[in-house]
Amino acid sequence: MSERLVRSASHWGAFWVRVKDGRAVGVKPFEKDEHPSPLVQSQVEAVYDKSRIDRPYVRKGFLDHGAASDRTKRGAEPFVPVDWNTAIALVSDELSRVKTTFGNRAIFAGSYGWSSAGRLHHAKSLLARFMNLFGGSTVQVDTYSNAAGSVITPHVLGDSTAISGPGTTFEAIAANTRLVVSFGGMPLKNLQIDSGGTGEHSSITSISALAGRGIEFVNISPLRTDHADELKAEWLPAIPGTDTAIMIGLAHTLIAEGLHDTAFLGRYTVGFDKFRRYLMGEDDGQPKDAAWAARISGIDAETIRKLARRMAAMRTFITTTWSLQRADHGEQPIWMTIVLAAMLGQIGLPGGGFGFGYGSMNRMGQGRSPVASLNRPVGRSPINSYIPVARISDLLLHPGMTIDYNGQRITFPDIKLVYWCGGNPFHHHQDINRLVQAWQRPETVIVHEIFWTPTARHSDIVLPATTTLERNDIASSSDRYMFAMQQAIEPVGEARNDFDIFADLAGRLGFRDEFTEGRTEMEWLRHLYEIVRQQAARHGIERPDFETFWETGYHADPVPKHFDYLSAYRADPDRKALKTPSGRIEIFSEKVASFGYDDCPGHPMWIEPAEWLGSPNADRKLHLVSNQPSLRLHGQLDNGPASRASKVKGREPVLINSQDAAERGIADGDVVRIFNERGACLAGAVVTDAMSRGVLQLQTGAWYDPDEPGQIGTLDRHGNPNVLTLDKGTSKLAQGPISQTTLVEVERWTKPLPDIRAYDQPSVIGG
Ligand SMILES: Nc1nc2c(c(=O)[nH]1)N[C@H]1C(S)=C(S)[C@@H](COP(=O)(O)OP(=O)(O)OC[C@H]3O[C@@H](n4cnc5c(=O)[nH]c(N)nc54)[C@H](O)[C@@H]3O)O[C@H]1N2
Ligand SMILES: Nc1nc2c(c(=O)[nH]1)N[C@H]1C(S)=C(S)[C@@H](COP(=O)(O)OP(=O)(O)OC[C@H]3O[C@@H](n4cnc5c(=O)[nH]c(N)nc54)[C@H](O)[C@@H]3O)O[C@H]1N2
Ligand SMILES: [Mo]
Repeated sequence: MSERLVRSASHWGAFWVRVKDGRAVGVKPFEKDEHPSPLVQSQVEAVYDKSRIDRPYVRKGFLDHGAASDRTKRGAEPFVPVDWNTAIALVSDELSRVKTTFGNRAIFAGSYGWSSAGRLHHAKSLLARFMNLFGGSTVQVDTYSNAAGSVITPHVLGDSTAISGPGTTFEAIAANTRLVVSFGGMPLKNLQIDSGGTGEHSSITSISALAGRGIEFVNISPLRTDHADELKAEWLPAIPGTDTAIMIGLAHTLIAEGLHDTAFLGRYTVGFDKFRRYLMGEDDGQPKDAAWAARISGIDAETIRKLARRMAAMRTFITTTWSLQRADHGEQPIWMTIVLAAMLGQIGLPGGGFGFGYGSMNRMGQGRSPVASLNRPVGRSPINSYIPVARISDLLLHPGMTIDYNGQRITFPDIKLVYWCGGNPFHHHQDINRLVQAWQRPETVIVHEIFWTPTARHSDIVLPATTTLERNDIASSSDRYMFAMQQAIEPVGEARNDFDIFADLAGRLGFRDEFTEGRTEMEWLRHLYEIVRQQAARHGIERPDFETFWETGYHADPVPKHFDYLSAYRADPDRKALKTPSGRIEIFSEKVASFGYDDCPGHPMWIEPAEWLGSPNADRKLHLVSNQPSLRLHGQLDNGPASRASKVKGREPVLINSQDAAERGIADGDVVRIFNERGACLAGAVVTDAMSRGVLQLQTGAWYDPDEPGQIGTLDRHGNPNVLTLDKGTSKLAQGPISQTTLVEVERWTKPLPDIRAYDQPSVIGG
């Protein structure tokens, strides 16, 4: 049979699948994409990887003893294969039992995770829809990506669009900005990605287009490579976690030298006087000047002062990556970025002001279509039971405990059943050893997965899901494209679409018709497409009919090239007042102050993180940066060829500064053990000068590979940084994850190297 090409798309870009004799044999990138990601190749190869789950499985102890099983055996005991009818009966009976005995709040189906790009088969949304019809469940709010940012910005700016976009476009920056100061850099690696699918990787093109225009760039980051070489940025390797202090030192210099814009502050902001008292040290006797900031951040005082003068002298755009707020007191760098920009008075001017997430995802800095992306409706939960996204271990470990969150008090329910579909907590959550312990508390854990991820291995019932190549779907994100995702191959093994699995479960539980609304896969796609097509028409945007769209394979909306965030507010602050209590940018928030949180007071402030290089007990410790991986998406495609080829002796590479390495007798290519009081993992040393002194960089996403599965504190053979990270909330305000706040030690590994088993099938018996 001859080869055919089928359209598809992913979080890392659109592509064609080459299909021969019913098998996906290769890829061809989307014809309009100037910077296709190597991940599309990985995706197609991973479809047939031996880590695929071929049929439903049940943990042996659970099959024998059900809810009375020994839960400490999760992750350690063999699995028994079962047929689909048995699996569906088992899952629906468990759901009914827990609902009847303990109520819906005892079911945790937050299921945080990225799933795949297609919106119809979006796994997490399907679970939400199913659970809402089943009577609801306890869920998660906010995201691991930017919890602190999206909780603090509504208090300061009235909404969270500064975090999610649309932001000032790269075109506006190219045309107007003279100085770009980037906290956390603008790493190109992250621009491969946009959730829901991306088209042209236009931000990579846009960033290249900023070169050679006489724009000055400053890269404040522990990693030199966080900024594109061609932009020739000045690199300020600050001590990780100290950016707020640097911003405050810059702010102090502006006041000390009379460079702040009092007219802007007076007309567009409230509360500057209170912040000024803090800045000048009027209450604590400590002026927060450049010398003070230098002692904290390691960037010398004169460099800070000069930078403040340059920022005041020319059109300046401040960017802060999301990573800065994935740290203890992560609300502060976000709030302080806004305050610093307000003091410069350029917010809303062409190419001036601030933005978040430039270099975090492809979407930021791109013109945005006014039409919302296509999404499957999930309905509403009949119960109101939720946790801040990253409080999962706390929830499972401490039923009945009450925590603060954004002015509210939340009491944890007693969770009996955990249901995960489209996410990987053993990838994303901090302090995996604590999670292993927490995970042993619920009676039942049900997971739908494509691959034997560590989360699938730590469950009781595993249902095998299809990949996007095995079903029809539509990719739709906040970039201007929509893509048809046409089924390329038949399901691998006995894998089924999550949609069909939930439809069968709903059938056994008596609400199939409500769940499916009587529509097939293609009928749903047509239906959802028609809804967004009509929305587009209301915005004066013409989109083709479904047949034409499906045939052509994609559609792109026209989007504005020049957009300046808050320009409308600047033009008319009364008629376009912000949705804050004052209608203005809140440098001091009465509301936040009224919560009385010691760890998030009424104005931005430097508050020492729980762990950092400046703390008295840092000793010989190093700061661990666990940032986003360049050759995969989180844990996704760690089993693909691009990620696997990057490993050092099979371990995840860890970047270490050459002097730090020499002091510890570590050479390039050595396997090392990274450890702290929470855990330990192996990794492969990459010795470099592009890394600050005192900092290690271990990207996220190596599949957790416990030496003794199920054992708390066991060595991770592979290099998952989350065995080391700290599981604490950013503050009582957002309770966001703080993966970047982590100190570790490192030593050369001299013992025999254990095998990597993360991509193997788990042990299976019977069936
Ligand atoms: N230390 C540290 N930890 C971090 C971060 C960090 O910077 N440092 N970053 C955090 C951030 S920002 C994020 S967003 C999270 C990401 O954390 P996750 O979103 O949980 O990570 P993914 O690996 O994308 O997990 C998605 C899972 O869904 C599965 N999947 C894909 N498609 C389907 C499908 O159609 N059906 C089913 N059933 N399953 C499917 C994939 O196989 C994969 O295992 O990690 C967080 N964790
Ligand atoms: N290739 C790829 N791209 C991705 C993802 C992926 O998994 N793979 N994930 C996507 C997701 S879900 C998200 S949320 C975004 C996240 O986007 P970000 O949070 O912006 O991404 P990171 O790579 O974690 O961090 C960016 C850089 O910040 C620097 N940094 C870390 N700590 C500090 C600090 O204390 N101070 C300063 N100044 N800099 C610091 C690190 O050197 C790091 O390279 O990325 C998205 N893009
Ligand atoms: Mo994220």
